[in-house]
Amino acid sequence: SFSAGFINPDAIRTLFSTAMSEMYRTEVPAYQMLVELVREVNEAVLAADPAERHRLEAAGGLARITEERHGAIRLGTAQELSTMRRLFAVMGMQPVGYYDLSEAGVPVHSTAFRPVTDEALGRNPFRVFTSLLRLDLIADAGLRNEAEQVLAGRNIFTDGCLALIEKAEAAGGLTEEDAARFVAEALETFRWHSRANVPLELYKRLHDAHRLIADVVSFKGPHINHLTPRTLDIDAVQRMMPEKGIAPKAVVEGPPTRRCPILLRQTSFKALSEPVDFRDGDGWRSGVHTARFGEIEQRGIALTPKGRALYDALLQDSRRLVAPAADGSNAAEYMMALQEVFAPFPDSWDEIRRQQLGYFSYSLTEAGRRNPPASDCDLETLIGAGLVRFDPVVYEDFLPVSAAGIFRSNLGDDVQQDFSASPNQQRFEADLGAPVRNPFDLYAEIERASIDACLSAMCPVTA
Ligand code: OOG
Ligand code: NI
Repeated sequence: SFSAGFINPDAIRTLFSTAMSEMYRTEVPAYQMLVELVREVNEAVLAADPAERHRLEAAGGLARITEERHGAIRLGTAQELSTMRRLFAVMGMQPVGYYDLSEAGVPVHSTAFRPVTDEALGRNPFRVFTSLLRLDLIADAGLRNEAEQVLAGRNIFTDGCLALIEKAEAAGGLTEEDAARFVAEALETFRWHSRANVPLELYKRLHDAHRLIADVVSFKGPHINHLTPRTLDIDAVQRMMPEKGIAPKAVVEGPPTRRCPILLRQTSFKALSEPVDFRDGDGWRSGVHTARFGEIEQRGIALTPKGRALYDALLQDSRRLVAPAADGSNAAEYMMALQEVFAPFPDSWDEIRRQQLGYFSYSLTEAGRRNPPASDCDLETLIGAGLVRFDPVVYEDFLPVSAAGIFRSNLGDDVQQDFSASPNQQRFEADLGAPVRNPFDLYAEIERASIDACLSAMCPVTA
């Protein structure tokens, strides 16, 4: 909770997410087309399925869906990462999860900044996938040194933004007026810069080492590189993208199509080639840079460690059967293999719950609200009697294999670079200046709190 006179951090996050969306819409017009397509598809899904509409309404998840989006940025230094953590904290976002992408040939490790409580997620689940460049994975010491120097010389935050972060930390919040200024100042960090921070010659060498290094080091700030709306039917959006003149990546990342969606499915369109001016002596020279793209996602139930282990094993099995080719030539075979291999994963909410593969949120039914106190306070008995219902808890995080697929399809599928896997969560947390939260703990807590609330409403005087 926060003192009177301060605006709720959830409200700052909504202001920021809206401002970000407006900025990205003008920067990348194809984003606007995707948002419209997703809205169309979501409306059609809900019109065709009143039961799903009703379920989402009852679970309080309908209002958030059209407002829902995630973005991604890539940072260059520990200092930038720890300040970014403080910036996001002002709007109620905390680092959740550790993702090592080195195994997938991408020299970064990452976390997701997002709200963590059920209440805050229900208000606005805006998330930002945040990666830190790992120059330690770059073999060429000379180039590493040059990159470090360029990064050390930039300041990605405005003075106004830093002052307001400090003010919020010292006072425990921001007034409405300060919050509006904070949002405007913070937005500057995420803006696209069409003027590079390095000469073309250095850009080329960075680019040859890895396109991602060029993307992080060559600019004044960590431009937001995509903003992803949430759809209720990703297969429909994937099918309809070409009709709108947008070419999607060949395969949808994540689990196959199912009646009961699990975790996260994602698809994207390729990054745009955009004109950039590079320093050249005293003047400027024009070139291009490819970084910003569009992505859509469909979210399903958050899995327990047991469910996640099953997902990981099945995903690995399907990729062993058919490895999705970079050029998309075997996309249909891959999707078919995925569908077949995933058959053992139960596809009803009852069965997923019975086998404890996913997290559920429990609430009183209409009858439950009319009926307390119950004579038998066992949760399963209450469910059986129709007094308590359960709904899937939404997966709020990301998937490393999917993220690697998204990274790769945007870095150019031709460049396949290998680093040996070297997760280093300790180093990441030292750079971040805080530990990352464990996502499983957060889902378990949401489930537990929902059970407690049902039981204390139905059985007020349990000893
Ligand atoms: C982030 C890619 C990962 C997702 O949704 O998995 C990602 C990036 O390209 O910076 O956004
Ligand atoms: Ni993404």
